Amino acid sequence: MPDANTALLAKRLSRTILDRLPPAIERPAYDRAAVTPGIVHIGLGAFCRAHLATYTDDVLATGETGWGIVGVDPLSPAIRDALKPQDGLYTLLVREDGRDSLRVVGSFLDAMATADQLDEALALMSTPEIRIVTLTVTEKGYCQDAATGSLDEMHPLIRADLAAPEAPRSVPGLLAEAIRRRRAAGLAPFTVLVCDNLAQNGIKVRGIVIRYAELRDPELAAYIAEHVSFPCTMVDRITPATQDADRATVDAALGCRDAWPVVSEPFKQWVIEDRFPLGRPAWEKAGAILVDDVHPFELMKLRCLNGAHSLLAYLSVVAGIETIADAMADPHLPAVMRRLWAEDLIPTLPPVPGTDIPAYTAALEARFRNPGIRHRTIQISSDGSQKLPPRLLEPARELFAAGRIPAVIPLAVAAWMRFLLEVDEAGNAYKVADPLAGALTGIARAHRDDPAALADALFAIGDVFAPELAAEAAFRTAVVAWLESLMTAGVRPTLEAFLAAP
Ligand code: CS2
Repeated sequence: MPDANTALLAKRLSRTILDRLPPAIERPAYDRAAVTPGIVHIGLGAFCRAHLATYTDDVLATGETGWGIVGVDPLSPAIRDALKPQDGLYTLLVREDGRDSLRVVGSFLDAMATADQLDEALALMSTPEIRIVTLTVTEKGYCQDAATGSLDEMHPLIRADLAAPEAPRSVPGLLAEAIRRRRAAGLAPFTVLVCDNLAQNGIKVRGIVIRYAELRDPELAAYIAEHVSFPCTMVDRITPATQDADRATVDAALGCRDAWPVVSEPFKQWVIEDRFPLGRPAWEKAGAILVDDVHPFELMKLRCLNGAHSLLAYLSVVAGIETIADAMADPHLPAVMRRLWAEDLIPTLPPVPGTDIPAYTAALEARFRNPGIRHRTIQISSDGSQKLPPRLLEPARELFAAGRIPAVIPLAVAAWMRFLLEVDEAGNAYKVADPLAGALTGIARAHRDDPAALADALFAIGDVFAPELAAEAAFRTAVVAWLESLMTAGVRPTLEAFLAAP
């Protein structure tokens, strides 16, 4: 006989058991049956489910009914397969200092995967009800050349889509085809709302989609350029990948099984340019900030939060430090991070309306220390070739252009280069996850005993390093010196030497 607990856990989270969940679990405070889809969201990872979906859930709770979300996974059906039997429901576990709070989020009405539902997804995107397409597909999802932010025209998915544009597999191809279908049906285009960590994300993705459309059909490109709105956004909520222990915590609290809960910190922020020709949910009612110009907010977040994350991640993976909270307990890393902010990043930022930047970075440090969030440094280390340019290389370029020499960015870049060796200082192997992993790790292997040759070979990758930056002698010298120190002395002595220098 299964005991009572096993019997409960055999049940799956779904709408039929929503009102039987324990009282402490927050749940949709509105009639989901009355909500219709207004948004298609592409990319079903953890982040959008902790961020956009909770803002939208809060708006639905104010009585708006036309802005439910249908999620579309452009990669694998795994999350669709987890959410579909749960009627789109999942749990957000918010953690801080061992205090957990749980919330079942109701704003996803349905989930699809383009792997086997491409036509269904395109048909939905071509209906009048869908007025916004939101995206969280990570930096690499846009098939961009990271150093310039323009379309990577040789990207295999782009080549494939240009050969068969009505059955797209890339994100630019999907957006262009959906916009074409709407236009053919006499419908105004949806707004494209990019929620990924790219600098000037809306402007960049607009350029990428227009360039793709130009290669497909210049007339479509002109139409997109004239009629489609791509507001920029700044998105923020630390949302580590869900671990098995989190699933167990959620299942025990719910008394039923949630196949794919999400874990996040309490903090969240969303700054959005208010350009939605077909309307939008009143996200401001849920705390979003609607502005004319997102740029200052986005630079502050992308550089201070994400730039610090990347610095900490590469040094930590090499030193064997597993999480960002552990890195914050290290005797040296927090001091190095503060110097990155003060010396290299804050000087590149314009004033940010209503924000005191030193207070912002102090709050960031407290968020990084949150012991409830086990944000793994190996997770943040992924896709460095895409992440380094907006987070750290663009500010370095701006500092040089202003006649200044970055003090800490070369150390972060050297740490990334050392990380590409795929073995930490204790001899433990790990894998580099990156769209350029093959090329990057091949270079690292070829030059594992020669820091200068390793740095030079990596500087020559134009998708990552803009030629002006690679040509800065002072940048090269500093990166090579730190890389040599990391490869010969190791992380700890390198950080000690760094902090000892004036
Ligand atoms: C992180 C981000 O994985 C990473 O690269 O820097 O996911 C970060 O946690 C979010 O942008 C926070 O909003």
